[in-house]
Amino acid sequence: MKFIDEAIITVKSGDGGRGCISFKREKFIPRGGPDGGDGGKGGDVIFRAVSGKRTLYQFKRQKNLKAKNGGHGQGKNRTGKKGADLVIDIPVGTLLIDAETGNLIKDLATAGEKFILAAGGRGGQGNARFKTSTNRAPRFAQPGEHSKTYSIKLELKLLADVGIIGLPNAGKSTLISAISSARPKIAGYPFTTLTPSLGVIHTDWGEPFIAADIPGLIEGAHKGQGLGIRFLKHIERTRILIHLIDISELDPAAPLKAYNTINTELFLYNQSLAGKPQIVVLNKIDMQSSADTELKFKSALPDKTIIAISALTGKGIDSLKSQIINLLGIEDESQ
Ligand SMILES: Nc1nc2c(ncn2[C@@H]2O[C@H](COP(=O)(O)OP(=O)(O)OP(=O)(O)O)[C@@H](O)[C@H]2O)c(=O)[nH]1
Ligand SMILES: [Mg+2]
Repeated sequence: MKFIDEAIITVKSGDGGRGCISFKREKFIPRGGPDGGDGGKGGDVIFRAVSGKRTLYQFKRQKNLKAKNGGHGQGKNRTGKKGADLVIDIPVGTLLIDAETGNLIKDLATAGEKFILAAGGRGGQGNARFKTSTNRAPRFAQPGEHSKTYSIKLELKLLADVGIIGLPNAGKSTLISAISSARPKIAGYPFTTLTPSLGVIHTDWGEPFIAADIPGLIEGAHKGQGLGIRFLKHIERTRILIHLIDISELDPAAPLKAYNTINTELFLYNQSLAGKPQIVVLNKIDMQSSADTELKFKSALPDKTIIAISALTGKGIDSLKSQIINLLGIEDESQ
């Protein structure tokens, strides 16, 4: 299951400022020595891995990025200002690849990690630096070093933030189809989904998030029953789980049983999986039989936040989305 986000951008470090040619001009000192300052260093291009970003979508628009040039040196030995660095925040796990050769430059694998891709040009030395016993009045200074331009391919293997789990036939694939552009097969029999599929879910503001539709889990999954452990392993990396439950079944006790079965499997496989934040979602509320069952389920778990939806008609999906956004802590960037 590969799902790769990519973008190609051009980045440029800052030019070094040029060195200055200047001589002291003071009253009563007719021939002052050289006092031209050095140019400032150009800004570096720095990539920084941050945990708040999940996709590369911002780089679909921002394709040319540049650090600031260094200031030129000035008289009275004043050094030019250093050019501001360009710090580019990218999601943790982004690969930096040379777009021309295809070579991997760097894998930014941990949050907070920084990598200087291109150093800014050095500032040129001012003429004050070139004063010697034989040349007391040098009339030259160095130019600043030129910056460099790189074409970089950013590549990110998307990891799901949200895992959608539940018994076979609960409607997991229907749900991911309703909220993303993923189109897994949907059918009214168990084990329709054999491999997970990922969908990117765009919000009206801020970062999109990624959900994975996981094949149905059954009792004994932790020991390899059904499609088993492979997929439990996959959801270990997600941040939250949507626990989807079919409430259209005729037996009103079935949803609670389903809920307990899945949670037991999570726990038996790995306790940390059982401790992951879970949004309990009752699906198929469009069905006649569901109303009583929904009440029954809710009263059995009075302390839980339970959301009722119809993945088929879309009812309740907006409030599910905002609940997910809240839990993931996605910030509103629209203001
Ligand atoms: N009435 C109704 N039917 C639904 C709803 N959501 C899903 N279904 C139906 O339930 C059946 C199973 O849906 P899927 O999305 O394939 O279920 P799944 O959980 O992905 O199943 P597996 O991949 O086998 O684990 C299909 O016939 C869907 O059309 C809903 O909200 N209302
Ligand atoms: Mg499915």
